[in-house]
Amino acid sequence: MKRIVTIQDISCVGRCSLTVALPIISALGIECAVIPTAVLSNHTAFSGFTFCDLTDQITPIVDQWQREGLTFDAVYTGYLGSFEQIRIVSHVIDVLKQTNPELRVFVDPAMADFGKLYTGFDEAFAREMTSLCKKADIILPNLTEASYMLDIPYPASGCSEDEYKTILRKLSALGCPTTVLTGVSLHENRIGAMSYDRNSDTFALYENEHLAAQFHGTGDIFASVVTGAVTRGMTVPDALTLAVDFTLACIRETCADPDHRWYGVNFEPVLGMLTAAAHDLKNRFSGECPS
Ligand code: PXL
Repeated sequence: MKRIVTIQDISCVGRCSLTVALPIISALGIECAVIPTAVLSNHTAFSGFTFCDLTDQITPIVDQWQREGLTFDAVYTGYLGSFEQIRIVSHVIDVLKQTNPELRVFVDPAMADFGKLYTGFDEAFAREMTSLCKKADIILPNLTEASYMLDIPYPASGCSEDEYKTILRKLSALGCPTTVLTGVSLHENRIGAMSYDRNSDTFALYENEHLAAQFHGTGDIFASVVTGAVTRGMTVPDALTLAVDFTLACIRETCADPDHRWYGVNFEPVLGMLTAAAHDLKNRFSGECPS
């Protein structure tokens, strides 16, 4: 069984970061280890929040794992709260690579959405995040994060295909071989993601229905699905398709719930999509007949 370690905060209420990464990666049939970087009462889009910083726990946890001889197939980083955390996590990646040179590194530079940085972040933090992206095999920014990292204006009314491709190439020039951009919309009422593979110089686009509703946490859901699916052996274009379809299913489910909460999406009722995909992958790679 594959094992991923995900490094991000735990927002106790909010359906984001660890509270979505854990169930999604587990549903994809992968052991999910965690390094919580901070404990928040709720995510930062609420009117207030408590914040218990766990920066000083990161290195001792990894050192102990080294003593136990634990190795990981992939590391997946999400929301990080400070420059220091970016630097420590960057070092953790080096350490984990020593024990598994095949380690795949997924970086979601979770720090902004809908044209704005999240509470507590500034342009300097966005620049620092590019240093972590250099270490990644796959980065997964949304259009807002891409704009901040590249220091270009946020294209609020979208882009042409060539403009998206230029953004992807520039992101790739940060030093990462595979780049996935979310929030890509090339056709009316459609939205999805586009990827760029630097080695083959190829792009892949997948869009599905664009529902008008906007919810928090969908970037974390998307990144968790891509990370899990690629770790299970899916190609990046196939993983994009699964992640876009799953994220849309979560949004549909949320919109259909008259009592839905504002702060995140109802991903729980559609987790079966991921267990089915994981089952399918198992059959594909083991040569067994589907039961
Ligand atoms: O969903 C990204 C995210 C993760 N963690 C925390 C957040 C946010 C977005 O606001 O505040 C603490």
